[in-house]
Amino acid sequence: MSSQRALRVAVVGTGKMGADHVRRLQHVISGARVTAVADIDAERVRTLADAIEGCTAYTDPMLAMAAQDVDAVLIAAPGPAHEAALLEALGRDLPVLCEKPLTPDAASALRVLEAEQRLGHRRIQVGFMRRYDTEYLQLKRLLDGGELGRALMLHQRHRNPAMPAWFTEEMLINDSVVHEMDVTRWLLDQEITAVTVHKPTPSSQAPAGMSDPQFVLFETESGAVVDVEIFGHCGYGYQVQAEAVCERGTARIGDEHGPRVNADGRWSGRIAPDYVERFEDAYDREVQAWVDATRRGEITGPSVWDGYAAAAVCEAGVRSQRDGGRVEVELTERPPLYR
Ligand code: ISE
Repeated sequence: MSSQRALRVAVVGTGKMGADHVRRLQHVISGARVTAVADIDAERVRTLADAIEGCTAYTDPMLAMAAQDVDAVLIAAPGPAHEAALLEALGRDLPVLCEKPLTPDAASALRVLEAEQRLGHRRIQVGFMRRYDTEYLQLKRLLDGGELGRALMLHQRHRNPAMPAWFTEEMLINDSVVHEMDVTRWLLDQEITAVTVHKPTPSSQAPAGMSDPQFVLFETESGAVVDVEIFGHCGYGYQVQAEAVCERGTARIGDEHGPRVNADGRWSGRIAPDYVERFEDAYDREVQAWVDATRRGEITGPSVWDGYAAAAVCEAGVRSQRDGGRVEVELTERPPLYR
């Protein structure tokens, strides 16, 4: 599709992220408008559609994707609903931006990978938005530029103030550390080969039955070692940090966002309350890039291969989390479509 006309987007799933993407598509970025919204919550979806001219509410995402006035789909439903929606979109040859994770496990991600290959061209971009964050982009450029030499280690911290009541221990890996899996593969430009999860004595703030925080180790193809602290209930704010330790120097991001204030004999700053605020710019750039590329008839950004590879690392991580010890990542061969 190559068009001067605004891209007409169906948003599937209108919870926290989906509703934020509707707002972004309608009011923040250019070149798109929301013509369909779909959610099993009929009231929520009707309220959203009523506020947008020319937008229809659906409780069945398949009907939204079949609508005449839909050119592309943004999937922000919970992970278990992704596979069916992605296969439907591929069947209709619709361009897709799919929130992470691509699907909740490697087998279903592989089925999506195979379906896109049968189609013969890329249609899906996966919503690993950190690749669009200014600081992550600076770190990527620094590592690619080579002046620091080869990256030997990455230290990463991923802290959330609290998780919703339905959040499970597995989701610390599948839903949270999946970002560091993608960031590691992208920054170091190689696959993760093994995962080991360590569990310190849980915080007294951790929900019953959830070991929180956890310490996750990745090994990579070139022999780099990467650690990730995942803390789901740190209590004080949302913080994501990454430090690359290279042969000739180190580089660190995520320490401060916004002014450091000196007053009353002390310095202070603000910590974002959640990822919607911390990564607001990254989401804006991601969705704008997707809309622009789609209008040019292109698909750019993280691919189904990236989503599948992250799902395979998640699977190894969840096994290590459950059974302990080091678990190797099992990956199929990378198909030519994604090389
Ligand atoms: C959430 O789903 C996200 O994607 C956030 O970026 C992440 O920080 C959080 O831990 C996840 O639950």
